[in-house]
Amino acid sequence: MAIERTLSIIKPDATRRNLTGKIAAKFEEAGLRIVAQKRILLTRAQAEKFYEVHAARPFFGELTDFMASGPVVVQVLEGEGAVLKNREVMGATNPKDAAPGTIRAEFAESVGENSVHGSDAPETAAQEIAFFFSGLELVG
Ligand code: IDP
Repeated sequence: MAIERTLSIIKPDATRRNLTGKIAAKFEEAGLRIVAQKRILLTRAQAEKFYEVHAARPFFGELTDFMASGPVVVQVLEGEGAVLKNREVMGATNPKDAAPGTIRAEFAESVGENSVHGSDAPETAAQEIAFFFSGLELVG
């Protein structure tokens, strides 16, 4: 499988509970390398732009309010099949459905406040990485 990069976000519910290190360790234990990372506070407008594909969904307001409610840690993860591997380590969107040992099973508070975001496909990953990082910031 090819070496890929994917965009990860440690969401405000997790930074608030000081879980950044525990979540990063899950990625590293799975063989993913953090090749870029920064802690930022999104504006509501930036959160709306990032999640614009969900603009018609009923939870869009709740989601974008939440994403702007506190710091997030955005990361680029690199490794073999990184997009899928990251989704496996994250677990299902709803923590009630997430497999034991996954980040969402261990840490998520609800379907909305679910601790992490991860790109869903290589094409989305490229767009999402470019949303947050310049090429110079990616250090493999
Ligand atoms: P994903 O993050 O597992 O890819 P998506 O369906 O793409 O899941 O949803 C994006 C984000 O929107 C979720 O991670 C979660 O924070 C939020 N979300 C999804 N469904 C709901 C819901 O039913 N209520 C509130 N927030 C939701």
